[in-house]
Amino acid sequence: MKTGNYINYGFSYFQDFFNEEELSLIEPIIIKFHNSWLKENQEFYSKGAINSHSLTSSKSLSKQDKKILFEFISSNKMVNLIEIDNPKFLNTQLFFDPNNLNQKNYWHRDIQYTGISEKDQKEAIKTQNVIHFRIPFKKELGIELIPETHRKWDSTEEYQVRNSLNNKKPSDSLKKGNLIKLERTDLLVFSANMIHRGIYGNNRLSFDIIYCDNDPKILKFRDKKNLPIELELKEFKNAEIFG
Ligand SMILES: O=C(O)CCC(=O)C(=O)O
Repeated sequence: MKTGNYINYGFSYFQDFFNEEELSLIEPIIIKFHNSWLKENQEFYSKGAINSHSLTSSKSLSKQDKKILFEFISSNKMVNLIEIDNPKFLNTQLFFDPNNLNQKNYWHRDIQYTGISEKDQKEAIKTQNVIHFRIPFKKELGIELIPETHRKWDSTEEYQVRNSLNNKKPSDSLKKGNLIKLERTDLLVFSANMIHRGIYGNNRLSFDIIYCDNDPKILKFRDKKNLPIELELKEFKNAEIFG
């Protein structure tokens, strides 16, 4: 198993982290959600969507399906890897290929979409942790990221690419880009705040669990419907992540 270092670099890669038994427990639930999402979001998908979210509040999943997802999300295997104090569960996402495979990907920081000023983004990334745990069900071309940018603001080139300035495009290559290819059974932990992009292809399907700091400024984005409200919290091992 190869581990990176989230604290210093903003990502950790765990090769062959899951076994088939663990994956096959959640995979049918993920596929059930995805098929139903595709049916309900045909137009959104045809216009370029590359992800869906909020699996744990979905009407297409049963209480039992959600219990299995919550057990996975709060398992020791996951929670012991979160390198921050008192982590909280924020949400889930699925990443898939765009309908049009010529669609370009885009470098970004998730924080740029939260509506806070750039001055506040610069300040927030110095301490804030919003962490994706990416679980690919298929071999995928991977995630490309710029190490250390979970704490460091953009270089001029990175800033111009990310913001389409000076004739640059968000899909242009970046010098410090570090591509992490992923296989089924791997896990990639990475900061949502760092500069990153997904590489489309191979009909990818990745389940991302997002954890974050116990910080009201982040938790205001948490939709309570995604928490195990219909289930007894005491049934889960690390139930405090849902608190
Ligand atoms: O996989 C992708 O397309 C992008 C991933 C991403 O932006 C994210 O997980 O925040």
